[in-house]
Amino acid sequence: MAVIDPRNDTVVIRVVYDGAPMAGKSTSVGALGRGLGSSVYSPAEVSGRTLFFDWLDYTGGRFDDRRIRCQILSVPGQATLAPRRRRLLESADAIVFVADSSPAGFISDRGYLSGLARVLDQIQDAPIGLVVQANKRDLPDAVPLAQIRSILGTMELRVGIVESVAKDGVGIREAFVVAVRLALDRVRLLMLNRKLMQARPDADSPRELLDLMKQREEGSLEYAAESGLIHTRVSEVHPQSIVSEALAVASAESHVPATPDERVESGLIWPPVDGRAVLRELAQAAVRLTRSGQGDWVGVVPGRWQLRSADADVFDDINRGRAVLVDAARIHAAGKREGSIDKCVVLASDGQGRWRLWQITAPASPGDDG
Ligand SMILES: Nc1nc2c(ncn2[C@@H]2O[C@H](COP(=O)(O)OP(=O)(O)OP(=O)(O)O)[C@@H](O)[C@H]2O)c(=O)[nH]1
Ligand SMILES: [Mg+2]
Repeated sequence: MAVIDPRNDTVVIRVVYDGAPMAGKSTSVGALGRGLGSSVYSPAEVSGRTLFFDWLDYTGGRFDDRRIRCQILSVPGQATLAPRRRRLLESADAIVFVADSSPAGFISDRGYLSGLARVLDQIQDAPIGLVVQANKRDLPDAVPLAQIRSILGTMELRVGIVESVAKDGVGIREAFVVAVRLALDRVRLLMLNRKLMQARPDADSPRELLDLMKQREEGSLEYAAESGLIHTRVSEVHPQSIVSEALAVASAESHVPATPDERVESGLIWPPVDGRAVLRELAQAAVRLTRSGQGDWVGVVPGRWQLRSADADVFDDINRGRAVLVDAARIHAAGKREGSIDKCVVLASDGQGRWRLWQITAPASPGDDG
């Protein structure tokens, strides 16, 4: 659970890698660690299988005025260690579910996903973010992505999917960026609800986490050997890494953009007159923006309008933004029906020095044939 650590005024978040046995969780965390020039700390492994967790710790990026410290963990996948897995999941701010795309692994994915969904259901305060990292996409018999998407659909898990080949380090950074972004969304929500505690994190080091887990287990699970307990402060090893970059990207993006309003400059809204009236309506409804699993910003005025801006629809240069706006307006104008306004596009300042393209649409009315 995220906290503000008063000792150094950092926001501490935790990203947990979950998934079925042998899905590639440790390989994924290892790939993040490799960029840091440091091995991940894993208390006791037997034949390469995780018994407690993998741990990587990194401080970098900013959330508002505070530094972000990210604890990156992976759970043990083996079924006999399920209580350990559950406790780690409950402590997460965001989860990367590493799905095994091999046909045999895919069968386990389903069970592990439904177990995860049950854990997520019980979380109060603020929902834990979830992204699926579909791993082992290099296998010639990898199950189609549509099949993974379909089990997510049947479980009503509306989450983004990132494809990966963890053994080659492919897709790892992308999935991690999404997870950090979701974790920071959670921090923002906890803050809003005055639930973000000022406290030292539960576990400040892997040694502390191990002790905590053992204490809670009270010997109910056999303790693994404690050989090689050295905690490397990876944050001090290599400032440039995929972890540091990912944290920088996600933290820059964690700021909620300004909602476009009727003060938008002329030439930056289509249709010009009706569009401005729609913006007035959005402003009066005080639309709250949230971020989808894909990174899009979305807001709704129930029954009236949906406002959406794709993750990538942000421009440093107003002229580039305007060119995209003109294209979008042209497409909408071609499909526009007489006397109705059901779509509107606008390029508005995001409040952070850049320009964001917004699409505003009315829900289809019954009888519409699309
Ligand atoms: N083909 C292929 N193999 C992979 C990939 N990623 C990981 N593996 C292999 O899958 C096996 C299991 O990887 P781990 O990372 O140890 O799996 P885990 O999820 O941590 O497993 P547990 O800790 O036992 O739950 C290893 O042999 C990896 O080399 C991948 O992208 N493609
Ligand atoms: Mg492992």
